[in-house]
Amino acid sequence: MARPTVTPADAPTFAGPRARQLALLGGRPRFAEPLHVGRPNIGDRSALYARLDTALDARWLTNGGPLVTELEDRLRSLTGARHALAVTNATVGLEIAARAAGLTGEVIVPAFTFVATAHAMRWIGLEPVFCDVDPVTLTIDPDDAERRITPRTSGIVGVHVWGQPCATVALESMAARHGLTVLYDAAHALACSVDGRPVGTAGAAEVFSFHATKFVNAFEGGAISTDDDDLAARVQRLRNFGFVGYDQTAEVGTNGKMHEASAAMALTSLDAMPEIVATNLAHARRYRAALAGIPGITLLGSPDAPTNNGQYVVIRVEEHAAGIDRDALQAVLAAENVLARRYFHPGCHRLEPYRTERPDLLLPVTELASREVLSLPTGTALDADDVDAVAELVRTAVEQAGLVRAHLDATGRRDADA
Ligand code: T4K
Repeated sequence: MARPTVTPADAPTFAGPRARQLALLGGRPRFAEPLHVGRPNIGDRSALYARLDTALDARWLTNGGPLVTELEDRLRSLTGARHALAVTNATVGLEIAARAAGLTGEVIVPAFTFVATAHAMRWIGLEPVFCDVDPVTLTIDPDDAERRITPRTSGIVGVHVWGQPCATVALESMAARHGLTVLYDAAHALACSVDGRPVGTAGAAEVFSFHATKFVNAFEGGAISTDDDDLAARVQRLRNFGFVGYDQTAEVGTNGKMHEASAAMALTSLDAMPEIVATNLAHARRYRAALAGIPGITLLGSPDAPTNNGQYVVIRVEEHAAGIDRDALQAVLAAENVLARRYFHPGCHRLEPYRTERPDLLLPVTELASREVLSLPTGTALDADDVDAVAELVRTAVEQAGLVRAHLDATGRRDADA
């Protein structure tokens, strides 16, 4: 469904067939309503309501309910893992997985990730040690990770950034040489695959997110997948207070259980997954075509790859060629009501408390990427016209780079996300 749009200003100030006056420069915003990154995909509401009714009728709302069990079955088939255990969200999932894997001391984590990856480690008393990422894939650089190993290192957490799987073979063979455990933050990577193998069985465990903004959502939710029976049994315990029976605990646990309402949403979302992925990939291809030839703008990843869920459309803005930097482009888009996001600016090592603890830490690839990348809106909340309109705004911003720069310099307005 096309959203209400505001027509371009009647008399464009700038020459050329496409010229329109950008809202930042005094024109009217292209979109009347904000266009978000991470607008939830809703799926079939009647199926959701029917599932909620079954949970209410059964009066079984959480703790191993039938909808969670069904979700876990479906996740096992999707990932090929022997075990999939649903949890409240991926952050808690990472905490539980790290505990279940017995990590201690220092854990190496790429700095180019959502801060939850690092915070989850710190929250359970581990020390995240940040490493850099590969300049092309923006996933963990195994060589840089290896350089940061100390006698206190017990593990490594790779992150499949935007659904791009890490170099799992290189990472795990390096880790094996040092006797380290590898976990994966697969928050973005449900239904992604590498060499025909779905994400979900690498390392000791992988952790998925079903946050509202993920293409498959459970309102809030997550899951831990693993092939390791002992680790799965421990996860099972840890997510339920450490219980091993009705009134016995084996160890300290937490409450990480997913409830039935979340499972109802996740199952409904999974039903819609093929359609969501098809929409995402179609949008990504459309963005690629519409952004082609704009100097300094590159679409990351390949929309032709059926190995990615396509939930993130990310561009790189190279100022020397585009004439404007990423933050200026974000400000242009924000004025048009397109709320593009700077995931993952400024890099975890530049966020508190890590920045104060290691002010000297330089991670050049992370720092450059976090200055240059921008996530654009996509998903079922957008239609093809919206995609074309957003891409057209990017093109216009670059064409009018000089005016944009002058305006931002004059107004001191550089940071739309601050
Ligand atoms: N590891 C990685 C690599 C991750 O990316 C994440 C989360 C995690 C671990 C942890 O997973 P969880 O513990 O969340 O399961 C968002 C999400 O909250 C977060 O889940 C996600 N990654 C991260 C990349 O993005 P924020 O702070 O930008 O989210 P928020 O709530 O501001 O939402 C983003 C935009 O989405 C909003 O501007 C508007 C729109 N939105 C949001 C919600 C919640 C909607 O339209 N409807 C909604 O219901 O972090």
